[in-house]
Amino acid sequence: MATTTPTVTNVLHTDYQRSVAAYWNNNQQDPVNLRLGDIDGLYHHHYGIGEYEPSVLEGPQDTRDDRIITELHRLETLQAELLLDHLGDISPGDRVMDAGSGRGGTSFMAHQRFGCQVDGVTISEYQVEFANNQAQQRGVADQVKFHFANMLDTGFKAGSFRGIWTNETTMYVDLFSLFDEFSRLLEHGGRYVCITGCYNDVTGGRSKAVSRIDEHYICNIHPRSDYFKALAANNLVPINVVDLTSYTIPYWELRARSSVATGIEEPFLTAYREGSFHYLLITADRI
Ligand code: GPP
Ligand code: MG
Repeated sequence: MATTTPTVTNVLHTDYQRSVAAYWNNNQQDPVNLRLGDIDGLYHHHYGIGEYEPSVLEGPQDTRDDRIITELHRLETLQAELLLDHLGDISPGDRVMDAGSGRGGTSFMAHQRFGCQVDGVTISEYQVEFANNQAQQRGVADQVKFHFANMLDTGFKAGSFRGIWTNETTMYVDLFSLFDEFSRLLEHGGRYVCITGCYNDVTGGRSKAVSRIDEHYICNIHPRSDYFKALAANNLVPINVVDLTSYTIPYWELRARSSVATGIEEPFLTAYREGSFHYLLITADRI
Protein backbone atom coordinates (compact mmCIF):
# COMPACT_ATOMS: atom_id res chain seq x y z
CA MET A 1 0.00 0.00 0.00
CA ALA A 2 1.34 3.41 -0.95
CA THR A 3 0.73 4.81 2.53
CA THR A 4 2.76 2.18 4.37
CA THR A 5 5.51 1.12 1.99
CA PRO A 6 8.53 3.33 1.33
CA THR A 7 8.90 4.36 -2.28
CA VAL A 8 12.67 4.96 -2.28
CA THR A 9 14.30 2.63 -4.77
CA ASN A 10 17.93 3.65 -4.38
CA VAL A 11 18.39 2.28 -0.85
CA LEU A 12 22.17 2.07 -0.61
CA HIS A 13 23.82 5.41 -1.37
CA THR A 14 27.52 4.88 -0.64
CA ASP A 15 30.23 2.23 -0.75
CA TYR A 16 30.31 2.34 3.05
CA GLN A 17 26.58 1.57 3.25
CA ARG A 18 27.09 -1.28 0.78
CA SER A 19 29.84 -2.73 2.97
CA VAL A 20 27.65 -2.50 6.08
CA ALA A 21 24.77 -4.20 4.23
CA ALA A 22 27.15 -6.94 3.08
CA TYR A 23 28.32 -7.49 6.66
CA TRP A 24 24.76 -7.94 7.93
CA ASN A 25 23.79 -10.09 4.95
CA ASN A 26 26.74 -12.43 5.29
CA ASN A 27 27.70 -12.62 8.97
CA GLN A 28 24.48 -13.97 10.31
CA GLN A 29 25.27 -17.41 11.63
CA ASP A 30 26.88 -16.30 14.90
CA PRO A 31 25.59 -18.50 17.74
CA VAL A 32 25.74 -15.49 20.09
CA ASN A 33 22.63 -14.24 18.32
CA LEU A 34 20.99 -17.41 16.97
CA ARG A 35 21.21 -19.58 20.07
CA LEU A 36 19.80 -16.79 22.22
CA GLY A 37 16.99 -16.01 19.78
CA ASP A 38 16.06 -19.68 19.43
CA ILE A 39 14.98 -19.66 23.09
CA ASP A 40 11.72 -17.80 22.43
CA GLY A 41 11.89 -16.51 18.85
CA LEU A 42 12.93 -12.97 19.81
CA TYR A 43 16.17 -12.44 17.89
CA HIS A 44 18.07 -9.44 19.22
CA HIS A 45 21.01 -7.51 17.83
CA HIS A 46 21.86 -5.52 20.92
CA TYR A 47 23.35 -6.14 24.34
CA GLY A 48 21.93 -6.70 27.79
CA ILE A 49 21.45 -4.85 31.07
CA GLY A 50 20.97 -5.81 34.71
CA GLU A 51 22.59 -8.16 37.19
CA TYR A 52 22.82 -11.78 36.17
CA GLU A 53 21.65 -14.51 38.49
CA PRO A 54 24.92 -15.85 40.00
CA SER A 55 23.51 -19.37 40.31
CA VAL A 56 23.79 -19.83 36.53
CA LEU A 57 27.53 -20.30 37.05
CA GLU A 58 26.96 -22.98 39.64
CA GLY A 59 25.24 -26.34 39.30
CA PRO A 60 25.97 -29.16 36.86
CA GLN A 61 28.83 -28.43 34.46
CA ASP A 62 27.12 -30.04 31.45
CA THR A 63 24.17 -27.62 31.55
CA ARG A 64 26.12 -24.54 32.70
CA ASP A 65 26.53 -23.05 29.25
CA ASP A 66 22.81 -23.41 28.48
CA ARG A 67 22.00 -21.58 31.70
CA ILE A 68 24.39 -18.76 30.79
CA ILE A 69 22.88 -18.44 27.31
CA THR A 70 19.34 -18.28 28.70
CA GLU A 71 20.48 -15.62 31.16
CA LEU A 72 22.19 -13.54 28.44
CA HIS A 73 18.96 -13.62 26.45
CA ARG A 74 16.96 -12.51 29.50
CA LEU A 75 19.29 -9.51 29.95
CA GLU A 76 19.03 -8.56 26.26
CA THR A 77 15.24 -8.72 26.44
CA LEU A 78 15.35 -6.58 29.60
CA GLN A 79 17.34 -3.97 27.66
CA ALA A 80 14.63 -3.79 24.98
CA GLU A 81 11.92 -3.55 27.67
CA LEU A 82 13.74 -0.57 29.16
CA LEU A 83 13.93 1.11 25.77
CA LEU A 84 10.19 0.62 25.24
CA ASP A 85 9.45 1.94 28.77
CA HIS A 86 10.79 5.29 27.56
CA LEU A 87 8.58 5.59 24.47
CA GLY A 88 5.74 7.00 26.59
CA ASP A 89 2.07 6.48 25.83
CA ILE A 90 1.58 4.70 22.54
CA SER A 91 -1.97 3.76 21.50
CA PRO A 92 -3.03 0.89 19.24
CA GLY A 93 -3.88 3.46 16.56
CA ASP A 94 -0.36 4.92 16.57
CA ARG A 95 2.50 3.90 14.36
CA VAL A 96 6.12 3.45 15.46
CA MET A 97 9.38 2.81 13.62
CA ASP A 98 12.38 0.64 14.50
CA ALA A 99 15.37 2.19 12.72
CA GLY A 100 17.90 -0.55 12.06
CA SER A 101 15.49 -3.33 12.98
CA GLY A 102 17.82 -6.33 12.67
CA ARG A 103 15.94 -9.60 13.06
CA GLY A 104 12.99 -7.79 14.61
CA GLY A 105 13.27 -8.56 18.34
CA THR A 106 12.48 -5.07 19.65
CA SER A 107 9.76 -4.54 17.00
CA PHE A 108 7.84 -7.65 18.09
CA MET A 109 8.11 -6.64 21.73
CA ALA A 110 6.78 -3.16 20.86
CA HIS A 111 3.80 -4.67 19.05
CA GLN A 112 3.09 -7.00 21.99
CA ARG A 113 3.18 -4.08 24.38
CA PHE A 114 1.37 -1.35 22.45
CA GLY A 115 -0.75 -3.32 19.95
CA CYS A 116 0.14 -0.78 17.27
CA GLN A 117 1.60 -0.91 13.78
CA VAL A 118 5.38 -1.24 13.76
CA ASP A 119 7.62 -0.59 10.75
CA GLY A 120 11.18 -1.81 10.86
CA VAL A 121 13.78 -0.59 8.39
CA THR A 122 17.12 -2.19 7.64
CA ILE A 123 19.61 -2.08 4.76
CA SER A 124 20.16 -5.85 5.05
CA GLU A 125 17.87 -7.80 2.73
CA TYR A 126 18.67 -10.94 4.71
CA GLN A 127 17.34 -9.28 7.86
CA VAL A 128 14.20 -8.02 6.08
CA GLU A 129 13.38 -11.54 4.96
CA PHE A 130 14.23 -13.14 8.31
CA ALA A 131 12.13 -10.65 10.30
CA ASN A 132 9.16 -10.78 7.89
CA ASN A 133 9.20 -14.58 8.19
CA GLN A 134 9.12 -14.18 11.96
CA ALA A 135 6.17 -11.81 11.62
CA GLN A 136 4.33 -14.45 9.56
CA GLN A 137 5.08 -17.18 12.10
CA ARG A 138 3.86 -14.94 14.91
CA GLY A 139 0.67 -14.09 13.00
CA VAL A 140 1.37 -10.35 13.13
CA ALA A 141 2.51 -9.71 9.55
CA ASP A 142 -0.37 -7.28 8.97
CA GLN A 143 0.86 -5.12 11.86
CA VAL A 144 4.63 -5.59 12.01
CA LYS A 145 6.40 -5.00 8.70
CA PHE A 146 10.04 -4.92 7.79
CA HIS A 147 11.28 -2.87 4.87
CA PHE A 148 14.47 -2.82 2.85
CA ALA A 149 15.03 0.88 3.47
CA ASN A 150 17.70 3.32 4.54
CA MET A 151 17.01 5.02 7.86
CA LEU A 152 18.55 8.24 6.51
CA ASP A 153 15.99 8.37 3.73
CA THR A 154 13.09 6.05 4.52
CA GLY A 155 10.53 7.26 1.99
CA PHE A 156 7.78 7.26 4.66
CA LYS A 157 5.38 10.19 4.82
CA ALA A 158 6.27 13.21 6.99
CA GLY A 159 4.68 13.18 10.45
CA SER A 160 3.53 9.57 10.16
CA PHE A 161 5.11 8.21 13.37
CA ARG A 162 4.31 8.69 17.05
CA GLY A 163 7.55 7.04 18.13
CA ILE A 164 10.91 6.05 16.67
CA TRP A 165 13.79 4.21 18.26
CA THR A 166 17.31 3.11 17.43
CA ASN A 167 18.56 0.17 19.44
CA GLU A 168 22.34 0.32 18.93
CA THR A 169 22.27 1.35 15.29
CA THR A 170 23.29 5.03 15.25
CA MET A 171 27.02 4.22 15.03
CA TYR A 172 26.49 3.35 11.36
CA VAL A 173 25.25 6.76 10.24
CA ASP A 174 25.80 10.49 10.39
CA LEU A 175 23.70 11.73 13.32
CA PHE A 176 22.77 15.05 11.74
CA SER A 177 21.33 13.32 8.66
CA LEU A 178 19.62 10.71 10.82
CA PHE A 179 17.90 13.14 13.17
CA ASP A 180 16.91 15.31 10.22
CA GLU A 181 14.99 12.31 8.86
CA PHE A 182 13.51 11.42 12.29
CA SER A 183 12.41 15.01 12.79
CA ARG A 184 10.60 14.83 9.46
CA LEU A 185 8.96 11.49 10.29
CA LEU A 186 7.78 12.24 13.85
CA GLU A 187 4.53 14.02 14.53
CA HIS A 188 4.66 17.06 16.83
CA GLY A 189 5.17 15.72 20.38
CA GLY A 190 6.34 12.38 19.01
CA ARG A 191 9.16 10.67 20.87
CA TYR A 192 12.55 9.31 19.91
CA VAL A 193 14.42 6.79 22.09
CA CYS A 194 18.03 5.87 21.49
CA ILE A 195 20.21 3.28 23.18
CA THR A 196 23.78 3.58 22.03
CA GLY A 197 27.44 3.21 22.84
CA CYS A 198 29.28 6.51 22.56
CA TYR A 199 32.78 7.64 23.41
CA ASN A 200 33.55 10.05 26.19
CA ASP A 201 34.55 13.58 25.12
CA VAL A 202 35.88 14.20 28.62
CA THR A 203 38.59 11.52 28.43
CA GLY A 204 39.56 12.66 24.93
CA GLY A 205 39.19 11.10 21.49
CA ARG A 206 38.54 7.54 20.46
CA SER A 207 40.38 5.11 22.77
CA LYS A 208 42.12 2.00 21.52
CA ALA A 209 39.34 -0.20 22.95
CA VAL A 210 36.67 1.89 21.20
CA SER A 211 38.61 1.63 17.93
CA ARG A 212 38.65 -2.15 18.29
CA ILE A 213 34.86 -2.16 18.63
CA ASP A 214 34.56 0.03 15.51
CA GLU A 215 36.76 -2.36 13.55
CA HIS A 216 34.88 -5.42 14.75
CA TYR A 217 31.47 -4.17 13.58
CA ILE A 218 32.64 -1.80 10.75
CA CYS A 219 30.99 1.06 12.59
CA ASN A 220 31.95 4.56 13.62
CA ILE A 221 31.15 5.21 17.28
CA HIS A 222 30.28 8.87 17.86
CA PRO A 223 31.33 11.10 20.73
CA ARG A 224 28.66 11.70 23.36
CA SER A 225 28.51 15.42 22.45
CA ASP A 226 27.47 14.71 18.85
CA TYR A 227 24.18 13.18 19.99
CA PHE A 228 23.07 16.34 21.75
CA LYS A 229 24.30 18.68 19.00
CA ALA A 230 22.48 16.69 16.34
CA LEU A 231 19.27 16.43 18.39
CA ALA A 232 19.26 20.17 19.12
CA ALA A 233 19.87 20.95 15.45
CA ASN A 234 16.76 18.98 14.50
CA ASN A 235 14.05 20.09 16.94
CA LEU A 236 14.48 17.03 19.12
CA VAL A 237 14.57 18.04 22.78
CA PRO A 238 15.97 15.58 25.35
CA ILE A 239 13.68 14.72 28.26
CA ASN A 240 15.75 11.89 29.74
CA VAL A 241 19.35 10.72 29.63
CA VAL A 242 20.35 7.55 31.50
CA ASP A 243 23.89 6.31 31.78
CA LEU A 244 23.47 2.53 31.51
CA THR A 245 27.20 1.76 31.61
CA SER A 246 27.25 0.17 35.05
CA TYR A 247 24.10 -1.82 34.18
CA THR A 248 25.61 -3.42 31.08
CA ILE A 249 28.97 -4.49 32.54
CA PRO A 250 27.56 -7.67 34.19
CA TYR A 251 26.19 -8.77 30.79
CA TRP A 252 29.67 -8.52 29.26
CA GLU A 253 31.27 -10.31 32.21
CA LEU A 254 28.84 -13.18 31.84
CA ARG A 255 29.13 -13.26 28.05
CA ALA A 256 32.94 -13.49 28.38
CA ARG A 257 32.42 -16.72 30.35
CA SER A 258 30.08 -18.31 27.78
CA SER A 259 30.76 -20.58 24.81
CA VAL A 260 29.22 -17.93 22.51
CA ALA A 261 31.81 -15.23 23.31
CA THR A 262 33.09 -13.65 20.08
CA GLY A 263 36.28 -11.95 21.29
CA ILE A 264 34.79 -8.46 21.48
CA GLU A 265 33.98 -8.88 25.19
CA GLU A 266 37.35 -7.63 26.49
CA PRO A 267 37.37 -4.38 24.43
CA PHE A 268 33.86 -3.59 25.72
CA LEU A 269 34.82 -4.31 29.32
CA THR A 270 38.04 -2.29 29.01
CA ALA A 271 36.31 0.68 27.35
CA TYR A 272 33.53 0.79 29.94
CA ARG A 273 35.81 0.30 32.93
CA GLU A 274 38.39 2.88 31.85
CA GLY A 275 35.61 5.43 31.25
CA SER A 276 36.35 6.03 27.57
CA PHE A 277 32.96 4.71 26.49
CA HIS A 278 29.38 4.93 27.78
CA TYR A 279 26.26 2.90 27.22
CA LEU A 280 23.59 5.59 27.04
CA LEU A 281 19.83 5.86 26.77
CA ILE A 282 18.54 9.17 25.40
CA THR A 283 14.89 10.13 25.08
CA ALA A 284 13.87 13.22 23.12
CA ASP A 285 10.60 14.83 22.03
CA ARG A 286 9.89 16.35 18.65
CA ILE A 287 8.87 19.99 19.01
C1 GPP B 1 25.40 -5.63 17.49
O1 GPP B 1 24.58 -6.45 18.08
C2 GPP B 1 25.38 -4.22 17.88
C3 GPP B 1 26.09 -3.44 17.05
C4 GPP B 1 26.73 -3.93 15.84
C5 GPP B 1 26.29 -2.07 17.26
C6 GPP B 1 27.55 -1.74 17.98
C7 GPP B 1 27.10 -1.39 19.31
C8 GPP B 1 27.74 -0.59 20.15
C9 GPP B 1 27.14 -0.30 21.48
C10 GPP B 1 29.02 0.03 19.82
P1 GPP B 1 24.83 -8.00 17.75
O2 GPP B 1 23.92 -8.69 18.68
O3 GPP B 1 24.67 -8.29 16.31
O4 GPP B 1 26.36 -8.21 18.15
P2 GPP B 1 27.00 -9.58 18.63
O5 GPP B 1 27.00 -10.49 17.44
O6 GPP B 1 28.39 -9.21 19.08
O7 GPP B 1 26.15 -10.09 19.75
MG1 MG C 1 24.16 -10.17 19.97
